Amino acid sequence: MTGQTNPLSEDEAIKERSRFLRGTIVESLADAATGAVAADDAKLLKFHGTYQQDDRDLRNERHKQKLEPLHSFLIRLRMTGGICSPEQWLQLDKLARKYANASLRITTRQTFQFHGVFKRNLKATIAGINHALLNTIGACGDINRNVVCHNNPYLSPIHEEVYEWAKHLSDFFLPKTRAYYEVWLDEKPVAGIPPEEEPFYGKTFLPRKFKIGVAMPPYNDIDVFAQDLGLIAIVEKDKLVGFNVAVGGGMGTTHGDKATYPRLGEVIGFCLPEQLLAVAEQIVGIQRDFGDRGIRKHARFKYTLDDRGTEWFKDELAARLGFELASPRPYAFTESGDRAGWVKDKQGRWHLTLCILSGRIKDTEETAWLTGLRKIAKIHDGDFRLTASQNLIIANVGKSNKPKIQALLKEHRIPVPDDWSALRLHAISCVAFPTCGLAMAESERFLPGLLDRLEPLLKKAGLDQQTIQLRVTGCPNGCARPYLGEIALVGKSPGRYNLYLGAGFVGERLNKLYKESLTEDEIIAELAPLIGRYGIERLKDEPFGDFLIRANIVAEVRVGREFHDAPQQTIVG
Ligand code: SRM
Ligand code: SF4
Repeated sequence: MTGQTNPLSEDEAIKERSRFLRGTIVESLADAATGAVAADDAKLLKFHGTYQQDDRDLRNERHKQKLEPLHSFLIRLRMTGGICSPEQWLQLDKLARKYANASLRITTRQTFQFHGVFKRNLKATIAGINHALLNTIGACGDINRNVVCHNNPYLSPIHEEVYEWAKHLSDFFLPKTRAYYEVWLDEKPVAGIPPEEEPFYGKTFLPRKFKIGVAMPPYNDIDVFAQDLGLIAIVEKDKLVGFNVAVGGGMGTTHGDKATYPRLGEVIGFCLPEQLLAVAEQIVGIQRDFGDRGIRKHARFKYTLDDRGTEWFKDELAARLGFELASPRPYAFTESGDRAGWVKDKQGRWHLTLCILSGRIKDTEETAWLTGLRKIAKIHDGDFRLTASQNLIIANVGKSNKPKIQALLKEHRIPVPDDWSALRLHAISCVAFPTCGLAMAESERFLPGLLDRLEPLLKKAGLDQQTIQLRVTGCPNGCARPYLGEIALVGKSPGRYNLYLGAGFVGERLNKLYKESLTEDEIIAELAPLIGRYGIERLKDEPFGDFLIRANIVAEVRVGREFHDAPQQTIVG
């Protein structure tokens, strides 16, 4: 650790004494007197891919009845690039119905979460995930998280190659401790002090979570500039020649705390494919050594970079690598989000991107998502791809299976993308209530009603096929990357949201706070005239976010540090 000035946080001590993430998890799981685990174990469990939560809908009632909160656990899978086979899907579906709340939740980082797993079922669920040759290792915690990657490797062999690099990165940063295997899979520990070391992470792992994503222009479908380490695949003459390297992206902020802010990754150079792992190792290593281990709100890589400066960082990186990164190569993003509907690839196989609102796969009165997709998994001859916009690609479908899948979609009333507005297709929301302990307002449960009210406004303005990036979160932590929304609502208190406007369409510009603490009616009242003006005044192909800036409705935020301070209006329209 280098240059640590603030006293170490309690989390550092918990990691240090945990015996490489073992703590007393086994004892906590065995304690039938409570649905919770010991406080230290709750922190350590994150590294194993699970969070202790409680049902916030029931919290007050249970408190009145002098009952402990209804504890349950979220389980998050590690799934590089969001790929799973039909067999794996079927196993996850089974676990979701047996042990969780009968839903699978696609996250904004291309993986699945289970919600509502009681402590007594935690081990069986995680073991069940492993039986499907999947795991949850390091899906949460102060460690490198699930590596996200451009969606559809089948589009070309280079996409597959890029995915392979994402996989190498994910594998490279896996912890070495056997704690996970002992706790969940009954691997026998070696007697005495665990012999292993964590050669890269050490006993205290990283100061905070770390996120890596790989994008492939012209698609920025993973929000590459929101990643701590964003890699932009550079293809020249149909060959992957390397990666531009973007550092220091992140979304989290706290209402009213100017020391915290979202930040976009900055492109600092280019590396060859064969240099990628060494470059990533040294970048994450610098954050491991210099990140703030005292104040957790200040511990993300973006603050390490802003505090010390990009030039310092580049020098430190070059010194560690023994070479300097080359100059960034030209690239251009023109697309973001997912392309919904059926696509045929060069080999004649089909891929269907289905839009799943907030990524929640469950059976409802209108749509039998879970049942329908289970039946599809039973006949599917390709695989499934989860997207960073919480959607699902039924990928690599053979010609003869396409009509069968279409029939199953119809039978289970699963809406095909043609039925959806462009706004709905691209909307993302975080989970928030009832499971998220940090939620200040509804998000997933707020989105459908909001869309029902926004869609007629867009239709009236002749914009129902116009893509606008809408992001909703229940608090400012930024789990649906709201500061990259052309329109974003961030929960402030129950039923009230801050409205942010004006992010770049391909994730290249942060948005700006427009109005604070609005109710749903007030949100609609604010947006209606802006959407009306956009319908009339927009230039050809001008995205909504760009229009809002050109029309002097919000100021352009150029760097994260200006996020809270950029004046409301700077540009004369
Ligand atoms: Fe997140 C914390 C859900 C993507 C920034 N996030 C949480 C927790 C675990 C709440 C908690 O700490 O108790 C949420 C659990 C809710 C629940 O009931 O499921 C939660 N985050 C999610 C997911 C499931 C949202 C979703 O609707 O899909 C996403 C899971 C991703 C995954 O599969 O790994 C999710 N979280 C993100 C992203 C987006 C991304 O990574 O692309 C961000 C912003 C990017 C970033 O990290 O800067 C994000 N989550 C946070 C933060 C703020 C971190 C910060 O730097 O300040 C927290 C709070 C924290 O860590 O203290 C948080
Ligand atoms: Fe919870 Fe806030 Fe993340 Fe939403 S943004 S899931 S409310 S932490």
